[in-house]
Amino acid sequence: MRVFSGIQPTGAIHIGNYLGAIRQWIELQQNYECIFCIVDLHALTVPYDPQTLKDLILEKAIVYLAAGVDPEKSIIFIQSEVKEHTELTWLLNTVTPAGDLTRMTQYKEKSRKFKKNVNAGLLNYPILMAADILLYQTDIVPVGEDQKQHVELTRTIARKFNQRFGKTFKIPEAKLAKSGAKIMSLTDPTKKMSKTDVPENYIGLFDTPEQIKEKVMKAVTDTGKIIKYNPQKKPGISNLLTIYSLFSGRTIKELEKKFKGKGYSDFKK
Ligand code: ATP
Ligand code: LTN
Repeated sequence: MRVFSGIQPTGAIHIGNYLGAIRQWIELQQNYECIFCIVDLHALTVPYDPQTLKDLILEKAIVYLAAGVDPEKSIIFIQSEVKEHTELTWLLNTVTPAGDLTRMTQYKEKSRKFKKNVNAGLLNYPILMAADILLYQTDIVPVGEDQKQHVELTRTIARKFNQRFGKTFKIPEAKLAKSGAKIMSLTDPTKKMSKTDVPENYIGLFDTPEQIKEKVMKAVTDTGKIIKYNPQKKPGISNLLTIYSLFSGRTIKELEKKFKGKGYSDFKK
């Protein structure tokens, strides 16, 4: 079975990327044929500085290795160095319904966020992602929850292509982490933690311990003061509980018990 996944070299990589995607990769590489890509062409769809992009690509490669992607077991590469990704993108463009693209949540959010740069690449972004995946006859795509919709579209595109031209592509499946598939922003726990947002919203993998402490202490919490997991009613504390649980290896139930009778600031400390 083959695994394919990628991360954009945009901005600072954060614990959402680690808990939602990279942590799954490390496990999967033990038993599957894994291909992990630095998707630099995707990064060109939002404003960027051509000079620093190279450094950001190198930084992502460092993160892959430091987090435990083993180059003896997994393939690591830069998307733009394999021209077939863009070639297949064009062919897939011709079988993708345009209406499906305008319905994508990420497109809607990013075109709102980057009002001055709503380029066609932002719209066609999921087709390049479909090409990444389908090019390698991928079985499994480990991603965070926000990318599930794009993998669904990839399946639709593959089916359409296969119907029209005969069985060509494997139909891939998204794989989400049981816990951590959607780590929320520290400044607005109703939105996902994101690279293209203010630094206070994320805990960067390159943040210093002091920066991390400061961001956690300032993290938005909810009304009331009980340490209880309830993502609907208490999204702030629930997010912090999820993060703490995943990094400590303790269950949320254990943590709730440990902090019974204590307040948010005790918990944050
Ligand atoms: P942006 O928010 O600017 O689009 P990003 O932080 O989502 O950037 P990507 O490179 O798009 O970064 O994502 C890389 C991987 O990390 C993807 O599999 C994505 O689903 C996952 N991921 C991103 N944010 C989170 C999050 N908050 N929680 C869990 N997984 C996440
Ligand atoms: N769109 C993804 C990054 C990405 C990807 C892929 C993930 C590009 N190509 C192929 C999995 C498989 C994102 O995280 N924003």
